[in-house]
Amino acid sequence: ASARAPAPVAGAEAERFMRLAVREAARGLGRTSPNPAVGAVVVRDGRVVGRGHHARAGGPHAEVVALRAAGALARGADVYTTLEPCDHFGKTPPCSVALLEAGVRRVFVGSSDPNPLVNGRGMARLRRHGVAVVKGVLRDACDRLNAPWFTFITEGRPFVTLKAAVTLDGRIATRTGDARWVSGEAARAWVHRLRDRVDAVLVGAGTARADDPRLTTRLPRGGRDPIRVVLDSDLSLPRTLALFRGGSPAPTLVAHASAAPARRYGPGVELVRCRRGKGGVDLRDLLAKLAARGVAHLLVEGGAHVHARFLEAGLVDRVAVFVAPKIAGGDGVPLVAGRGPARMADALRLEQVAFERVGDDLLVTGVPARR
Ligand code: AOF
Ligand code: ZN
Repeated sequence: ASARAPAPVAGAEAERFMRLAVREAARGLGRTSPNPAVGAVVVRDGRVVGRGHHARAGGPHAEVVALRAAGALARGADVYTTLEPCDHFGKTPPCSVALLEAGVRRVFVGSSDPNPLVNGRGMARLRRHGVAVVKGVLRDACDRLNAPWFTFITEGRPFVTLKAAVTLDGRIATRTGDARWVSGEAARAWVHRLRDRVDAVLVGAGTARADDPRLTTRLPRGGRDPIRVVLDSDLSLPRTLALFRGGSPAPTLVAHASAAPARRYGPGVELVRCRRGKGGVDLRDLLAKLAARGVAHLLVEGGAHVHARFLEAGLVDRVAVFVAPKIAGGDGVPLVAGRGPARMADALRLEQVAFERVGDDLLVTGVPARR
């Protein structure tokens, strides 16, 4: 243990370097589950001498990558990390120990790590050994980076984003079920960028039948396909659907609640047997099973019945709805099936609402108010 370094203050300079660490972390987004995306930079005499990010679960943590890049220059340097350094032997040894061994002087932390294995211990160990620690630097930005992961690690279930596109009159499809397309090209590209970052995408049997979607990520520069999940409680969907025909490195999971002898599908398709709940597969049971497979962020993409079930179960963490300037009219399919409440006062409200124009559509995002 060395002499205690002077207590630093998180000023504009600290924020500038943390911003670089956030940029590093973002490179891992969608690639690190069940781990968070983390970035770190090593700074000496006002200069960045090492940077790194956590690239995949099982690989080295961000701090270790940045320390290796800095080499001997890490001694006496400052480290900026978007997440509190871990303090446990997981798939890799603790970052807190690596930082001490490298002889860094100060550590600036963005988010604290709520993982019960860490939870303040990383920062405490550093302080105990005379390293000055400043936490909460650009905390909001760092927290935002891993919002889904925080839910996953504290609640043991995936963070659920419900995404849909509706017409001005709130329809996700016409009366025949036709939905190609509600929103414009820019909105669809946004969805593919989201698919690239989530761990899994889920649709109901009705949507699988009506749209025959692939649920892959199609971006100009490729992208990574999420795990595809389809709710098919009685295993009654035709095996000719695109979801069952492979064509992706990611598997398709058929969530069912059927006691019948397992049906056979082609390669890349797996059956996930769940408890039966009201209206089909028990969603909590399914989410627990997905979490066990490392799914930290699940994107729910329809249809109306699936939306209703997730919303009624209080299992939606974030809503993202594109509103297209079109009117479907008549008996189009609503965003949410069922009768809904009698009084407008009982309508589900969104909080933390944001509006964004995407092409010719309006993206409305928000967090369902807890009741
Ligand atoms: C860090 N830096 O870059 C990441 C951290 O199984 P392991 O050993 O990879 O540990 C995973 C846990 O470590 C994860 O749940 C989270 O608490 C923390 N992630 N910590 O110091 C990193 N990715
Ligand atoms: Zn670590």
